[in-house]
Amino acid sequence: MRILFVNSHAFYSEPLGTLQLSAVCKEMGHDTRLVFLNRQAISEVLDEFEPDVVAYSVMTPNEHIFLKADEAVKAYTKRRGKNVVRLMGGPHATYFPEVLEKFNLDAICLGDGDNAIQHIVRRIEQGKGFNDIPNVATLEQPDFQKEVIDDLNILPPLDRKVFYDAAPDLQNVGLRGFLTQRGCPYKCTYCFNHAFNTMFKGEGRKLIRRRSVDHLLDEIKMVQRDFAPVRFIRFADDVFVIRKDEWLEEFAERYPREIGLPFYCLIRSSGLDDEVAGMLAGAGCKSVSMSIEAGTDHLRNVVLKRNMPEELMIESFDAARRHGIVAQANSMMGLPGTSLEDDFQTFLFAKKLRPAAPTFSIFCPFPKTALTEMAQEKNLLPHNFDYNNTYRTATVLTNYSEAEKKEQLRLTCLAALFCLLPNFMNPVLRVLVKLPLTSVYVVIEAIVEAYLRGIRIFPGAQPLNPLAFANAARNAISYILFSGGTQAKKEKFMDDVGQRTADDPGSQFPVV
Ligand code: B12
Ligand code: SF4
Repeated sequence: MRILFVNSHAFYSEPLGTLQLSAVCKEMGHDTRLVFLNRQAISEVLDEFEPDVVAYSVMTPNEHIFLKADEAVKAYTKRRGKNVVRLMGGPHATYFPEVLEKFNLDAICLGDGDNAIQHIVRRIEQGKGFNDIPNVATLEQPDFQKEVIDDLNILPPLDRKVFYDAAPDLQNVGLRGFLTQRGCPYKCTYCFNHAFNTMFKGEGRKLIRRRSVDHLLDEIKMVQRDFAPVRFIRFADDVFVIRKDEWLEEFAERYPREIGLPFYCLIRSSGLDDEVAGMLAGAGCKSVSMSIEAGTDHLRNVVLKRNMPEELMIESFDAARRHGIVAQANSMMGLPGTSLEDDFQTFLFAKKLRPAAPTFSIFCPFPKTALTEMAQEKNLLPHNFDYNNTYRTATVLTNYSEAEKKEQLRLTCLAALFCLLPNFMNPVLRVLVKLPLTSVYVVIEAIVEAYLRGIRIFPGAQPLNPLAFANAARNAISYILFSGGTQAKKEKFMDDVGQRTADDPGSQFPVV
C-alpha cells in the first residue's frame, strides 16, 4: 500500500511524529512518501506516487493550508476514479475533532498514532471500516477508546529517509532532532498540554513516558552512520529535565562517551539549578531553550501559571552562564489584559536575565486553551476570532488600540536586538517603535534570528560561511514575511499550495 504523509512546512526541525508513523508503516512493508505543502505541488505528488492513503499531520494555525490541499486530493480522486483514504492526526485533530466533519475525513487520530495507523492500514487491507480502533474517531463513531503508547522502546527508529527525500537540502544542515519522552506534567495556560492530560488521564494510562537511554543512544548512533553529517543534536521533548533522576544520571554519563556531540534541549527555568546545569554541560549541552514568557510575577505565575518566581529565574540564567550553556529565552508580548507598557516591562525583564539568545513573539491565542477562554470570558477576544490568522501577526486581542498593535509588532521585531545592546540604548527602542518602519524591522528581526540560531543556539550545525548565513537570513526573511505578512500574501501562498514545485520552495522556515 502507498501512504502519502502531508505536512505544511519544512522546518529546521524534522516532523518527528510523521517520521515515526512512516517508520511504523515501512516496517509493515508499505511504501511511504512525505510532501511539504510549501515546497511541492500536492497534485504533482499525487499523480506521481498514486497513494492509497493520504495522511495529514496538522497544527491548528495551518488548518486553512490543509483545506486547500484537501481540495486537490478530492479533485485527484474524482479525476482518477480512485478511492483514496483521507486521514488526519496531530495536535489539530486531537484538540479539534470537528475537523472530521469539516473535511469529511474517513478517520482522525487523537493523541498517539503509532498503533492507530497500524490498525487503520490493516483494516484497509481487510476492506473493513475504522470503528473500534483506540484513538481513532470516525463520523459514524465519534467516541473512541483512549490509549497512550506506554513503552516507547518498542517503536522503530524514525524514518528520516522520507524526510530528506522531501527536503534534500536540509540534510546538509548537520542538525538532527530526537525525542526522548512524551508528555508534560505542567499546566501553562497558553499551552495545550493540560488539555491533553485531561483528555487522556485515566486508569492505567501513563502520561509521562521516557525511552531507555539504550534505545535513544542506539538511534543516535544509527543516524550518525546513515544520515551524515551529524554535527548537533536537538532534543525536542517539551521539557528535557522534569526532575533529576536515574535516567538523567545514566544519560549524562553515557552520552558524552558514546555520542560526544553538542546538544540542545528545552527546559523550564525552574528545572535548571546549578547541579542540573553542571550535569547537562558535562554531557555536552551547548544550548537550552528556557522560556521567560512574561516580565512580572503576576503575569507569569497567575495569568500564565508558569510557577516561576523572579529570584529562581535569575538563579537559573546565572547557572546556565556559569556552565557555558547558551540560554535561548522566548518572551510573549500581548497577553490578555496587558498594555504596551507591560510589554516593555517584559522586554526589560528579559534583558535583566541576560539570555545569550533572546527571542520575542506575540501571544497567539488558540481556542480550547485556558488563556484563550479567559480572554473570551473577559471580552478581550471575539468568540469567533480567526485562529488561522494569529501566528506572527498583530495581536487579535482587543486590549490594544490599532496604533498600539503596530507599535507592539515593531517592539517584537526589535526586542531581541535591543536585548543584546547596552542598557543606555533602551530609550532609542521606545522611539523606534513609533516609526512606521515595520518592514525594515522585520528584516532586522530575521537577520538577528538567523545569527542567533546559526552562531549561538546551534553553533557548528552548519559550516560557517557567508553563503550559508545569507541563505539562512533569506529563508528567515521569507518565512517571517509570509507568516506575518499581509492577508494578500497569505492568499497568494494558499493559491500556490496546489501549484508549488520543488524548484520554487516558496516560504521556508529558517534552516540554520
Ligand atoms: C517541535 C515543535 C514545533 C516545531 C516544528 C514541528 C514540526 N517540524 O513538525 C516548530 C518550532 C517549528 C513549531 C512551531 C509551532 N508550534 Co509547535 N510544537 C513542537 C512540539 C514541541 C513537538 C512536536 C513533536 O515532535 N511531537 C512528538 C510527536 C511524537 O507527536 P506528534 O507530532 O503529535 O505526532 C503523533 C500524533 O499526533 C499522531 N499523528 C500525527 N500526525 C498524524 C497523522 C495521522 C494520519 C495519524 C493517524 C496520526 C498522526 O501520531 C504521532 C505519533 O504518535 C509540540 C509539542 C508536542 N509535545 O507535540 C509543539 C506543538 C505541536 N506546537 C504547537 C504550536 C501552537 C506551535 C506554534 C503555533 C507556536 C507559536 N505560537 O509560535 C508554531 C506553528 C508554526 C506554524 N505556522 O506551523 C502546539 C500545537 C497545538 C495545536 N492545536 O495545533 C503544540 C502541540 C504545543 C502545545 N502543547 O501547545 N513547533
Ligand atoms: S512546560 Fe511547556 S510544554 Fe509543558 S505545559 Fe508549560 S508550555 Fe506546555
